[in-house]
Amino acid sequence: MTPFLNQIQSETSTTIMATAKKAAADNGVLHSQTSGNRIITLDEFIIRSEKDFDYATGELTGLLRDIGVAAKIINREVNKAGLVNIVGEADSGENHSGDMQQKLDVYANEKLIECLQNSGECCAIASEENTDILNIPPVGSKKSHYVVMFDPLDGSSNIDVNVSVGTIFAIYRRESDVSGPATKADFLQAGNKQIAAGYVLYGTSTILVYTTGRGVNGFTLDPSIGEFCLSHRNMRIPEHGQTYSVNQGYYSKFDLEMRRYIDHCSDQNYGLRYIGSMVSDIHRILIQGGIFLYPSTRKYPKGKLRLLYECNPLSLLVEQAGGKAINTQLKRILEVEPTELHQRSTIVIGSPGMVDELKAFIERYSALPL
Ligand code: FBP
Repeated sequence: MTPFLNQIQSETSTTIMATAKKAAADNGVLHSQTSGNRIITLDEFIIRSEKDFDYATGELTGLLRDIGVAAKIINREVNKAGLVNIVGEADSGENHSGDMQQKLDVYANEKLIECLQNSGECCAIASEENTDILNIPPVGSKKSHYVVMFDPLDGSSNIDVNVSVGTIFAIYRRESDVSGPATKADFLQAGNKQIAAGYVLYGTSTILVYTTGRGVNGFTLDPSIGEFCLSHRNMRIPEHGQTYSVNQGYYSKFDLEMRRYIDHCSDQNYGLRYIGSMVSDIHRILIQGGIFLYPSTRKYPKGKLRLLYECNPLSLLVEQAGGKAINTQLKRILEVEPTELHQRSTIVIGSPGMVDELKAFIERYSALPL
C-alpha cells in the first residue's frame, strides 16, 4: 500500500465514525422539531422567508408556488402511472438530443410550462425537452424578472420499472431588459447566479427540496390535505458518508483516476448505491452523506448530465447544505460559464470530505493538465 493510500485510509476511517455519530444525532433532532409542532406548509414557509429579502416583491414567491402546484399535478400522474396508459414511450419519439421521450416526460413538461404561465412571474423557460428557450406571454401589465429552467422528469428511463424519478428546477433573474423578450443569454448564467433551485422527488413519498441561497429545506406532500409540509428543516449533509454512487458498469471506460478512486471506495467497504435517477441518489446523499460521480466516458466524453438544469441546481442545493460539487477538471460546478443551453458536464458531488478525497485522486493520477 503506497504512503498516499495509507494516509488517505487512516484519515478516512476516523472521519467516517465521527460523521456517522453526528448524522444520526442531527437526524434525530430534525424529526422531533416537526412533531407536535404546528404544520408549516410550503406556501406559508415561502411567504415567511420572503421578508428575509429586502428587495422582495413577491415575484419569487409566486414562482415557487407555481412550481409547487405543478409538482402536485405531476405527482398525481406519476403515482398512478402504472394504472393508466401513461407509461412507455411517447408518440413524439426522440427529443432534440436523441433521448427517447417517455409519455410522462412530455406530460410533466407541459404541466410545468402551463403552471409557470399562471402567475406571470416567469418571462421564459428552458427545458430538457425543448430545443430552444420558450418566451412566456406576459400576464396583464406584469413585467417579469425571472427565467426558469428545468428537467421535467429526471431519471425518466426508470418510470416503467416504478423507480423514483424527479423534477429539477433552477431560477435566475433575467439580465436582458424587461421591456423585451428574454434571450438565450438570460439562461447562460453561471450556477452561482441562481436565485433559487430545487427538486421534487416522486418516491416512497413525494418531497420538494429547495434553497434560495439561505439553507436547504424539505417539504413532504401530505396527500390527505394536498399540502407540502415542512419535514426536513435546514438540511445539512454529513461531512463523510459510507456509500459511493456511480454507474460501475462503465468502470473499464473511466479514466485511471476514477478507477483508482472506485478501487479505494471498495477497499474502504463503502457501499455502492446507484439508482440511476440522479435526484434520488442526491437526495439520499443529502441525508446520509456519500458521493455521486458521473465522469467522462467514451459515449459522453464531456459527461452525460446537463449543466444548466441538472448539475447547477443540485450543486447549489448540496453546497447550501454544506457539501461540494466539482467537475473532473476540479472546477467548482457553480463557477462554470455556460455556452450552450443543453451542454453536458462531468460531476463529482456530495459530502465535502469525500469530494476532497476524490480530488486528491484526480490530482495524483490524472494524466490531464488540471
Ligand atoms: P435523463 O434526464 O434523460 O433522465 O438522464 C439523466 C439520468 O437519468 C440521471 O438521472 C442518472 O443519474 C443518469 O442519467 C443515469 O445515466 P446512466 O444510465 O448512463 O448511468
